[in-house]
Amino acid sequence: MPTSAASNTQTTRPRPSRRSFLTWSGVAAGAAGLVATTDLGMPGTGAPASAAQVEGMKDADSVAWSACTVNCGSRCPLRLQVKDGTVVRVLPDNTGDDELGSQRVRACVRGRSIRHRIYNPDRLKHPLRRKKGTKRGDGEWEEISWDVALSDIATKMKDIKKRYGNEAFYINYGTGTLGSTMACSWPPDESAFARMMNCWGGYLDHYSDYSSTEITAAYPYFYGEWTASNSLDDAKNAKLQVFFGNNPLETRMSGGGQTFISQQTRKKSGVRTIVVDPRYSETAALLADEWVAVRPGTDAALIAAMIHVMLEEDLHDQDFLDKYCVGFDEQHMPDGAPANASYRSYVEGKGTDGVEKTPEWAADITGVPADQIRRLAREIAGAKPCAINQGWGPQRHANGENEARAIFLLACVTGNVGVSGGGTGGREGAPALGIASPFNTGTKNEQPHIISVFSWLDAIDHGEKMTTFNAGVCEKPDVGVRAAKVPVDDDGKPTNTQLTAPIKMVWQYSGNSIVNQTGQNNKSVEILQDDTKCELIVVCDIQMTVSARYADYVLPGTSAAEEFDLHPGENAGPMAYGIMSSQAIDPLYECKSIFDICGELAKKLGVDDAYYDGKDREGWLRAAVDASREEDPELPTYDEWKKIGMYRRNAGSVIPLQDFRKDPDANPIPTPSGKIEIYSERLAAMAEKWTWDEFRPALAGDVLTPLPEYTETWEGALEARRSDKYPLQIIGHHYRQRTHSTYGNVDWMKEAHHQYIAINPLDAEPRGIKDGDLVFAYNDRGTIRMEARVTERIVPGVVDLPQGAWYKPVPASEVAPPEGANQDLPVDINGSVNTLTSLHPSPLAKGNAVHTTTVQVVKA
Ligand SMILES: Nc1nc2c(c(=O)[nH]1)N[C@H]1C(S)=C(S)[C@@H](COP(=O)(O)OP(=O)(O)OC[C@H]3O[C@@H](n4cnc5c(=O)[nH]c(N)nc54)[C@H](O)[C@@H]3O)O[C@H]1N2
Ligand SMILES: Nc1nc2c(c(=O)[nH]1)N[C@H]1C(S)=C(S)[C@@H](COP(=O)(O)OP(=O)(O)OC[C@H]3O[C@@H](n4cnc5c(=O)[nH]c(N)nc54)[C@H](O)[C@@H]3O)O[C@H]1N2
Ligand code: SF4
Ligand SMILES: [Mo]
Repeated sequence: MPTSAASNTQTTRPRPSRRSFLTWSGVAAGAAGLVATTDLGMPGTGAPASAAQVEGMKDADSVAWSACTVNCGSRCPLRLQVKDGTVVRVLPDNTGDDELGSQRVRACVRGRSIRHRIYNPDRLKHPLRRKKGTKRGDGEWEEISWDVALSDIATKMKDIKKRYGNEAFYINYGTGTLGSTMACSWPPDESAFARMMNCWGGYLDHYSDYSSTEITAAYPYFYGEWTASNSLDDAKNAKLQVFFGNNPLETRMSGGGQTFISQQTRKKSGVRTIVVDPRYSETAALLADEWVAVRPGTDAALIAAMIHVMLEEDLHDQDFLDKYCVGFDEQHMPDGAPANASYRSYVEGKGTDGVEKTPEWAADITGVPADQIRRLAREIAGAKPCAINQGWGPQRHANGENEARAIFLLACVTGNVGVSGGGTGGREGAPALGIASPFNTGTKNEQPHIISVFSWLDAIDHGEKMTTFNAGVCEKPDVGVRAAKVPVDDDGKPTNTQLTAPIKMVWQYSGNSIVNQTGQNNKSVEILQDDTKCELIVVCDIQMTVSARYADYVLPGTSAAEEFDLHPGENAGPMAYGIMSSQAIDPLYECKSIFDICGELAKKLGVDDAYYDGKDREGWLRAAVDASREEDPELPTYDEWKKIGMYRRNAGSVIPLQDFRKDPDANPIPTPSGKIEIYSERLAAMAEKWTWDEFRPALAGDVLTPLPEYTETWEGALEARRSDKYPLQIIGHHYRQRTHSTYGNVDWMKEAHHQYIAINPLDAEPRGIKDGDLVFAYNDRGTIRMEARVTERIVPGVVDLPQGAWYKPVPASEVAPPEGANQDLPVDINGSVNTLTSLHPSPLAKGNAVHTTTVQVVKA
């Protein structure tokens, strides 16, 4: 039964009057006075809000449970007050309390500004078709009816299918609407469009995601499968917690999320906290006792040196390594491994590179002083237990797979796996409700191949040449699509498989990954502007996004306020929760729900019966709740959930691998050896087969190594310091202003947290750059112009341009880029970091390594 309840007083949904329609158009400009109150008692807002303010607008017609559905890793309930058919106030969760395990999930400043996203000047109003004779991106559109749009699209789809088969259809990554019937394309097989495609012969699927692609690929070769670290509340049992590139105070911002949990846990238990990050992040500043200022992409070197110290001083947990792991020392190697291939040999300089991994060696690579490395090694080894975790910053790098494995390794060498107060070195876990997806049942994708989430532009360019060995093409596993399943022969050795066709149609719903969120914007545009390659691009969104600009057809979707759905909450451990939203307002303009859009398209393709399977949208939602309740009978029924809106329960802490720790023989992990594989024989076998080709020649660090060793990579820390041309590393962290690009066009958010490029005074001064100056950052792939923030919060040699800003190219002739910059490329004056990043994939995951990039910065 529900552990919390709130009344849903939604009554009617009156149609918008002429007056309220006018109010909407004025929202962006004139609404600041309307919702400027907050009940959060936020610092700087003066006295706590009055009771009247807490209750919102007094004479509203109704209030509906809704949600901020974006993929920030939280998902917050919102109560939308409606008057005359218009959302007038956005109120936060008013259920629960301030205790861990029953905490309120209070929306962050983005969710609280959602009205400005619903009623945004960029809001799509009608279906659009790219004008004949114009190029993708020219911005010339004709308004067409829904019937014409969907008939056109269906006709083109049938033609593509006839010529290339179903493997030519691709659903692009997009994470803007985490819900059930309005689910985005992540996971890819759970969206309405995926269901429709399944009914019509299937599509080319993708594995992994842009969030965690390298760590997802690394896991099977270390722990056998995705293995979270202990939940952050469990750090109350730790003597020390160490965050590697994990910034929950910015990436888990909801009032119920990891920001709250980590702060409460720290406050109550006083657990000492170390943050390893190239930036003095919000988490380093507000949670940590110590900041370890590491250069991007070098954590594996830092860890090798710490383990060197532990071995020298006998501080490591030899018993744990002997009992639970293979590959740490020469006495515990798999049969087929060569001599001196253990991790200990690597650290002691007895491996193939012959280099001893001393703190001095690592200091030169990481920028962390050798003395600090020694002190950290002693402290981390001596604190029992120690909670070691990582965010996804360290792995979103060239050979980020090895970075991720190295952090797992540190947890093993210190014996902290599977115990309370410890951790696996993965990202923190959190309990979640098992909310079933309605659309992943009853149909099957018949297409056998699956590509990396990041390979789709290559598959447009030369898909028919892509294989397992040169591009990570895999077989679609029967269940689960997150990690690639490399095909193997009868002896378990990797074999090759090949795509049959290039991608000819790309569907993008609720994502801005056509151009903006993928990488190398200018190159993406070049590939997509050749419409003999990808013949059909359809974007369904609520805003005229950057991606929509490069589409052939743009379909106006509904926002969460215009839909009803079930939204899984995330990352509020020990609490798990879910939100049943109600439709607050009628769809604006001609906007349609994704369920209806795909249903109407299914009809044009002759598969509507299979698509609907006798159910309307509410029917599917009821089915989702029924299926979830079969697994978890304590969940509320559909009707109960609809009444309460927000459902939560204390589900306890997450401590993975406890059974394995207690009895590894009875509870082996799913690696071939059943143990933790510090040395992976499978990676050794794959390394022999992995080829790169003329499309993607191998660069430095493009290697699969059986050990989680440090690899010097393309555009890495060492290359940057040797380069006169591009001497600065650049990263694009996940920023408060936006969730990726979402909210990036909201006036309040731009004002609260404006875009900048951060640079250390040591780098700024010789360039004559002062705080607030306009600067150019450029490399061979592009140029951006942005305001500099000169700050010691970023390590020397590194700059930070928060990711997700909307790519805004203007001709170089208009802004006079510096001499060294490529004069043939436009200049992005909005500072999308993907104007500078590369499409070159990581070696195992074939994933986005977008935090690995080098640039030059000069004053504008
Ligand atoms: N350089 C660099 N690039 C990165 C990253 C990085 O760290 N650095 N991070 C990567 C990561 S982790 C991710 S997850 C991806 C994210 O990539 P995307 O998922 O493509 O990112 P968003 O910009 O959030 O796009 C979500 C879209 O959903 C739309 N949307 C929001 N709400 C609604 C709604 O209610 N209805 C409908 N129909 N649409 C809605 C928004 O308008 C927006 O266009 O970006 C990746 N790109
Ligand atoms: N406000 C906000 N919250 C978000 C999002 C957002 O866009 N905005 N996006 C959401 C999504 S989809 C995701 S996947 C998550 C992303 O979560 P993460 O991937 O964890 O976020 P990042 O900001 O990319 O990286 C986390 C930290 O790692 C640091 N870092 C970068 N490279 C390295 C490195 O080589 N070593 C070390 N030690 N640290 C490094 C960065 O400076 C940053 O502080 O955030 C989610 N939450
Ligand atoms: S952006 Fe995330 S934390 Fe903020 S309101 Fe939306 S779901 Fe909640
Ligand atoms: Mo993500």
